[in-house]
Amino acid sequence: MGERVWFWFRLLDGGADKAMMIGHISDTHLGVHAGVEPEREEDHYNAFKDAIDLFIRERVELVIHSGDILHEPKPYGTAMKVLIQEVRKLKGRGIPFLFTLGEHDISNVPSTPHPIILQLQGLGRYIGTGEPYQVGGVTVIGLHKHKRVEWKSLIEKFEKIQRMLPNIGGKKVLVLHQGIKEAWELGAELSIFELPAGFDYYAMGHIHKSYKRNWGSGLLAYPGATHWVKVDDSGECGVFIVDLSGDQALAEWVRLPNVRPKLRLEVDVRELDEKVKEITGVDYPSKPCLWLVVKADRPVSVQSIEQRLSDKFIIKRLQVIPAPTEGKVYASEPEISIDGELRRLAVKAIGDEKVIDFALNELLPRLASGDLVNAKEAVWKLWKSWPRDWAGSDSEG
Ligand SMILES: [Mn+2]
Repeated sequence: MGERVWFWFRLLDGGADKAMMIGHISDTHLGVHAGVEPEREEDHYNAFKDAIDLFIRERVELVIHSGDILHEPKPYGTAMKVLIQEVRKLKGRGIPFLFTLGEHDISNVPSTPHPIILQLQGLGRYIGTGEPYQVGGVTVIGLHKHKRVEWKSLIEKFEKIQRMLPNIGGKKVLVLHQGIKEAWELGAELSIFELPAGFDYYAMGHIHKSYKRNWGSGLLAYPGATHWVKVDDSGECGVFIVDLSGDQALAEWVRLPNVRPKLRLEVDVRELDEKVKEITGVDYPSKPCLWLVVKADRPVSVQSIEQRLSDKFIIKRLQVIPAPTEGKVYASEPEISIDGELRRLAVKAIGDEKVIDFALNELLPRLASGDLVNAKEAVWKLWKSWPRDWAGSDSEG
């Protein structure tokens, strides 16, 4: 709150001509759940609309989208309709919309990514090429998502950007859709130390939780997704309002109001009744998604649990697992990572790391969540991309 007061003070203090307020949004994943869960598909459209309305209300002068605009590179029509409608609202108020692309926007099939339609329609500006783009007193440079295998090419582009920087005056913003390990170890391709230095604001995307830190004389920030996608994503979703008018960039994270609640619980069977009573007694703004694991030392009827919960929750997982039995465990084996071991064995058996990474990272999660539509789509995409992407060529997405 203090930061905002400071901003308005600066504005009143005669800095109005230099003020630059940016709306920073990322990972909207429009079209996720399409054809599978219409209600949840709508969640993502509503979150995007709420964010655009917020930006308009807050009178930002520029909106930057850091990628994963769409959930699928080959989207259904509604996702595109909502995207175009909302960006048109910005256009109507003279607010430029700059965007880069995430891995979800980029098809393995060499074709024009769907969000580029925004540029063709004069509604938005694609800034993922590494070329500087001037708007107001701000220079924005962006790159589209580079996969881990494209790391070398990404670093070369960083070096090129670094060489350009001394010739650029005014405020500078870098837009990337990459994970840095300082923010999130698991999905990271980079360290913060590898990023080009000297930007006032690093508008990051890819990580589905908000993260903000000072970096050099600038500020690096992930707003997180506008609506959570996976169970592990942060349930608190929002966008940044960034103020570039002072020496140091300020960013205020604003929570979006209409995010579906999610609950992930592990309950002992003896506490199940109490827990069910507790969670069904809460007044949720919308039907929460529920992942529930019941640890039991006796037979339990999954159907009876389901009956008690299905009115109030969208049950994503309901699993009964055996509770640990009495006794002592003498642990001497070194701990192994199940995921790592699974991958190691699979690579040993199949011999092709890319196929295994596809199976484990893309296919398995979709099959596990019963998302057959997208699982089929993924296989189809892999098959189509086979000669180009998987035969050793290092082509750009
Ligand atoms: Mn994403």
